[in-house]
Amino acid sequence: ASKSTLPYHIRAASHQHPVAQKLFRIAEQKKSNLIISADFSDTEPSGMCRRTYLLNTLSTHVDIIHDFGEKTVVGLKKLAAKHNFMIFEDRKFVDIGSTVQKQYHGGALRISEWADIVNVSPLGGGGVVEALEQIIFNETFPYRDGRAVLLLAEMTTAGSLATGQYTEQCIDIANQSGAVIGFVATGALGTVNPDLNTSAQEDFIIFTTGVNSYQSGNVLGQQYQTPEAAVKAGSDFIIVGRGIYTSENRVGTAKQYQREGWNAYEARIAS
Ligand code: 5IU
Repeated sequence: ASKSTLPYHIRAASHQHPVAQKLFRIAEQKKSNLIISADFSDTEPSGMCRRTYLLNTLSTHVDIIHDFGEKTVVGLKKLAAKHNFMIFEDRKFVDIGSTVQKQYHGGALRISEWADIVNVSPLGGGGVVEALEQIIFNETFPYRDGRAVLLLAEMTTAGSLATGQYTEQCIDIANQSGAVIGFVATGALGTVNPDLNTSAQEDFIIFTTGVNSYQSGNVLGQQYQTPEAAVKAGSDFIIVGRGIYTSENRVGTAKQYQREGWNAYEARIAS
């Protein structure tokens, strides 16, 4: 499988999408390709979230926040601006386009107001991406250059149905879209992310969940790979949840993942 051996700053300079550029720039500034998946159920940020110099992006599931509201939105946006990280809401939009538009824009969670990146499962075809683009590229939408979409090309769980032809279709859909900057996948997806002249071809970014240095899986079917294995396989950004937030020393553990992810990236660009 081809994967990018180009450094992030080169990819930032040649990428057309401002969200992709910012992701890469933050990576170089913080020496971090670490995304922490903070599956917290309270609005009050934990101590770990304040150590944001380690963090490239915060991945959220705001529908599990029991006291979600204005305070959550304002707090998240402030924290992200102050500490220079991106917000990825792992919402996995999967409904028909018209419903997804309402789930993304407005609604109870107001995702379009605060999430730089969202993801979509194109199980029902590419229309769902078009639906999000109608919102994002609308002239009246205030964040048009600041919003991007990932496609769920693979899942990390045992028996995942997101394989083979489904995964390939995701690549086709991404190639036809202006808002899609990459995929949630376990590694490079063959035809994407070539080591090339990225201005001539879209440089899709690979976001990888299911990353844990000490565990290989758990009872609910989650399967893990180490940061090193993920980056070696073509992951550009590693997403770590319980590996960090259930640790007794969250900051120390986050640092360790950040270093492991960064070292693996440096090894890859040197290869
Ligand atoms: N997540 C996965 N696997 C996937 C997708 C998303 O684990 O295929 I798409 C999310 C779920 C959770 C985080 O928020 O990534 C992984 O958490 P742990 O590192 O705690 O397993």
